Amino acid sequence: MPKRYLVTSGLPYSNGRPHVGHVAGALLPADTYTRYLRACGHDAIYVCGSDDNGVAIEIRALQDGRTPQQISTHYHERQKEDLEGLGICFDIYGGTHQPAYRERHERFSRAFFTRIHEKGFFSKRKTRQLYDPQAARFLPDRYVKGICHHCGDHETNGDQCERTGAIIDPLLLKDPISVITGTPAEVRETTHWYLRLNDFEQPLKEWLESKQGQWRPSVLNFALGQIKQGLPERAMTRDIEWGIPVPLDDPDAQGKVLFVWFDAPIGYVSFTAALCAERDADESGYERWWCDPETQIVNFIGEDNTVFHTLIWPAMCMADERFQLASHVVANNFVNFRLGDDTDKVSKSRTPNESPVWIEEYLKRFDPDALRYYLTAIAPETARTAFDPDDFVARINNELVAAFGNFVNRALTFAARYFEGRVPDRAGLTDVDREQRTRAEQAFERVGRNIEGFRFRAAVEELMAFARDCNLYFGNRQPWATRKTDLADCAATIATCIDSIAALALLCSPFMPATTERIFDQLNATDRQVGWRMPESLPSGHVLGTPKILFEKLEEGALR
Ligand code: B3M
Repeated sequence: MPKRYLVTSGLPYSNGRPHVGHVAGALLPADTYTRYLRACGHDAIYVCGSDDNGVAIEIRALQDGRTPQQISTHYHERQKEDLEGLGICFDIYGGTHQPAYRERHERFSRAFFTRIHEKGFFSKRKTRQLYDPQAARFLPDRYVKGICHHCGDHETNGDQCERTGAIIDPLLLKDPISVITGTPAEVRETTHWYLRLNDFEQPLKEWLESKQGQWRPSVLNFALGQIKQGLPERAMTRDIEWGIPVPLDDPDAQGKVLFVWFDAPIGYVSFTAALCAERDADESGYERWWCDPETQIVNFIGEDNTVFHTLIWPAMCMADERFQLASHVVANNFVNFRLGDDTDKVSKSRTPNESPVWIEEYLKRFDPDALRYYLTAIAPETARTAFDPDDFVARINNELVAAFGNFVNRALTFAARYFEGRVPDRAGLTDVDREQRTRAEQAFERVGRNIEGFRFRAAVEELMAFARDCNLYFGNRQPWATRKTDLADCAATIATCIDSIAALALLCSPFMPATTERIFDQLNATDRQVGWRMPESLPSGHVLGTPKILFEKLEEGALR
């Protein structure tokens, strides 16, 4: 039965170029999943966009001597271009502070805040906060750094422990330093609006417990563990200039904006409304996606966003009572960058500008599908993994080139050379050929089952296992020999290979959509619909396209 799905991936901050880590953790698996859902005939949309408000953008603007608007628009455009270059199939890529989306996003965010406020879920409190006297400003979130008060032994930002993702109370940070001036921070008084997360501990617990056996244990253990410790109230307003002004007629709200993590997840909703407005000239269509329990909402996120997607945003939705909670929150770990014996985070300061770990750089020289394949093959589903340029070359050459591409090329070249570039006759089909067809049907089932279980690594392993079996089939059937001894047998073999190639085109479509198109070209396929089952055979006599190398072999060290 076709279902309706709304797929999201964490909204990238528009303060830098995307790198392989951003893509591997959330953007790519969300794309793979959406493509698969569509292939299965479901009604699926993929909603994403840039997270433009808040401290991260302001800090980048300060560092670069530009305005936050300039920074966020610059990176929003570049991100969109890079991600589309990788074949990420957003239905919409909005931006919380981009001219085309800002008015709607602010309207939705203000309404959300006001509703929760009216229902009494905020506590207005005077509070003490870190302050930089030299810069004459408060230091919320990443404006301050210090030693983590949970672990006690490493430096972290003022919002979240960089190691465990736990929420930081900046006042408990040891040796807090202003990121703006590098001077020690002091404590001053200010007023903020706190969401009473503790009011939602029980319903959050019940909701999360209902996901046992479906979600990754690491996600549930983390979220349930936080509830066990007790959820502290969280300030949903900030003393900064860049963001959405607090929508309260209260002198204490003057000059304050909404916390970026309050408005960012509302971006999922406001971008959906923007999509409905674009497509049907009716923004209220978003309710079909957000308020109708027939829609499944699936959030793909990086590990550090878990607290927001499993506790804070769901609590906001519970307080607001209009929007559905996610059916699934899929959190991935980080992908680091390995060079030689060193493994490090990808970062602006540590990673060379022209390194292919930056998507923009990669796309200048290499095939987008090869990166999609590699990042899925090393997907950080249960632990952090590393992007290793040498391993990349080895896997592309050994897997995509030597197994997948080789089979497609061998069979199509054979058809071109000995069957006038046409699909040969199937009259001589044997049980072995029928078994090969059954093997292809099984591949659809196995790859699909793994994608549905959010095991993307296992899914590409199944895809490659099928490609290897195709090579084995070709080798065992020896068409180069039967061509001389039993032409009907040879024809049936090549026709079966062509069926397998058509199957591979569909099976690889969630992971490598450009490859699907390249195979369709080489098959000269008239029906280019991407479905999720063994396709109808191309008729005997069908004129095939020109065989071409499917994946380029990479030189050793090509990505270093
Ligand atoms: N902007 C991504 C990050 O923490 C953050 C995601 C928002 S999703 C609503 O890098």
